[in-house]
Amino acid sequence: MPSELFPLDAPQTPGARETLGAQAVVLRGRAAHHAPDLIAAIAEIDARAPFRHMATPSGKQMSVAMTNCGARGWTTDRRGYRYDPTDPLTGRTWPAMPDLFQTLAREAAVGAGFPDFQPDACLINRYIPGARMALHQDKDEIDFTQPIVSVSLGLPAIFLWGGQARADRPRR
Ligand SMILES: O=C(O)CCC(=O)C(=O)O
Repeated sequence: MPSELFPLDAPQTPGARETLGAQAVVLRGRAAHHAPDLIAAIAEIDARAPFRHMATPSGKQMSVAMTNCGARGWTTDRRGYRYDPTDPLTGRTWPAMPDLFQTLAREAAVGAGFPDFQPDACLINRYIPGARMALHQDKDEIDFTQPIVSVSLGLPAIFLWGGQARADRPRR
């Protein structure tokens, strides 16, 4: 565990609303009671657009397995990071975004102060123990006024929250 990181000191109680930054909040436990339905929907998406380990533009295979649903999916390969309406693995459009995903995302966005969110893309990341994703900024999106809603299920995991500058110490 890198020693320069320090713990988020907010309480980690279900239902808690923790502010991370100017436009960022954690809604703890918000999706928990939907977990079985979310997992079942993900299994259906996996059947049509299988989880795969994508390659970064530098050719490194990601340890996280990914798939997508919605009108566009985030993808990466030697050609770069991008959103694509077509799954490069199957040549088909990505599976439709389930209503539950859309409802959860919209409700979470409202809870975080974004009343008009219409999600059109959903990246699904599957981590097994040992898989990781480095601290990064999401900047392949067209409209930065729109929120990113992230739902996390399963084993406890460590999330890093960086600052506006690369030199800022991340919180964990
Ligand atoms: O899987 C997560 O919760 C983090 C995902 C993420 O940062 C990303 O896909 O860009």
